[in-house]
Amino acid sequence: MNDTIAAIATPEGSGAIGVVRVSGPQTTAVARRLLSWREPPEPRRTFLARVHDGAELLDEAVAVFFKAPHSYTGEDTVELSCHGSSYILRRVLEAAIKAGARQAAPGEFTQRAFLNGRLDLAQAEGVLALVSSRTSRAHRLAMAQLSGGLSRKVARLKESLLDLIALGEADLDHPDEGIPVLPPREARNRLEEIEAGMAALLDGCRRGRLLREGARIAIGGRPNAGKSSLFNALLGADRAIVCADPGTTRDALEEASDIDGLLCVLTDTAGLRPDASSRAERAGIERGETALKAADLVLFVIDGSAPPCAEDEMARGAIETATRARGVPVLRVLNKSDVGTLEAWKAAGGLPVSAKTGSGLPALRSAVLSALSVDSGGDAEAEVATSMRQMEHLQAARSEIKAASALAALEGSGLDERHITHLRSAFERLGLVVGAASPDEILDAVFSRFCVGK
Ligand SMILES: Nc1nc2c(ncn2[C@@H]2O[C@H](COP(=O)(O)OP(=O)(O)O)[C@@H](O)[C@H]2O)c(=O)[nH]1
Ligand SMILES: [Mg+2]
Repeated sequence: MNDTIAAIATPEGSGAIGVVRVSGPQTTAVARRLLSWREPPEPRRTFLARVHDGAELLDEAVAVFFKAPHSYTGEDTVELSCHGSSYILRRVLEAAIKAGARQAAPGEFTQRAFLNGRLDLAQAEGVLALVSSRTSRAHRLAMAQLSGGLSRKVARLKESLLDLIALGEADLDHPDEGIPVLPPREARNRLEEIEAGMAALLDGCRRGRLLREGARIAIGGRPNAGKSSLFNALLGADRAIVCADPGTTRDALEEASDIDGLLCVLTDTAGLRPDASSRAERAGIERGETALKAADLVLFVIDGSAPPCAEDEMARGAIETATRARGVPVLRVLNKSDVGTLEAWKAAGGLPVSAKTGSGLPALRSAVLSALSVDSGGDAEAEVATSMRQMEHLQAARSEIKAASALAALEGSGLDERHITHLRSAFERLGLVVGAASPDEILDAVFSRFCVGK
């Protein structure tokens, strides 16, 4: 970080204003050549600056000087608001580079902010979420993360863990002092509490991801149950071919739709049949299975007007196999209610709908939202683990805690080395979420997802 970086911080194309940023220890030297400064101006005051490339006047810009450490990056920084032509901006950037700066890599300004302790890693990822947020819900979540919401929750869990580790170790170090500092029952209670805190955090993250990225909803069921019809009805468009012949849908069709404010990606799958006649149909069935495995929610479509058959059972089995381990919710949809719904199906449970007339669809939509627990009110506690990276560490931390807790419950014991090893790993994982001791590759992976100039 002893070099000075520069980039155009506003998007490609022309606008009223375009911003060029320069940050690093040689910022004032660069600005001296670029803006003909004699002395650095008063920090954080705007002033009119003539931008030169050698003798050539490039633009008249509004400049602000931020003196280290009081800037976004924590370094000396100059921001130039130029006239927003991409030609001018490119020339100003080139001139800054001639004056001693180098072109910044994607996310490098935010990376410097992180390395200088201005943000933790979770907050840095909040910045990324913020610049890419497209809906009001996504925006609210990103703001929460930027202001350290996730970091604070993780910090609280880390504190409880550390407490528990310290008490457990005290007992291990001094086993002969009679009454343990941490009686076994107390240890187990604390473990349970931490586990519950972890579970709540992860569930919040799951909801946060759904709100940001949308939910993947797969529609499964036997041929002719009305999957494609339901797909079309939910989209409000005739997207998939509907036909009385079984095996019409050969491919897994995917389409985005808005279900009461939640972005959903619906997948219509080919009906599962053992005697799929062609290779194309079998390939389609495979794609359907992949979609089921990736889904956040599955709509299991049943022809409620026809008696249960072996193909329904086969579809149920396939859906269960794809969802059970991940705990993905499955909603049973009893389609063709306009023709009638048989008692046998009603008794087994499910939502009667008619893809043909649209009856029951509003109830289905709200059932979808509540099955994903993102119905209104879910926002408040939603968390933004924006990245897979954060989710992985949180999940790993949770399994370590679960392992310790299961061990303690099984043996009715207090904490020994084995528990503490699990707790220590959990503690390290939580540290990685907010970026303490993150190895360089992780940092590079995080920051390279930013755009240049951020
Ligand atoms: N009466 C009635 N027929 C339906 C309904 N939904 C679908 N169908 C009919 O059932 C047949 C199969 O529909 P389709 O959507 O292609 O089923 P898929 O094979 O599961 O995708 C078609 O003839 C549809 O017109 C419904 O709600 N009511
Ligand atoms: Mg179909």
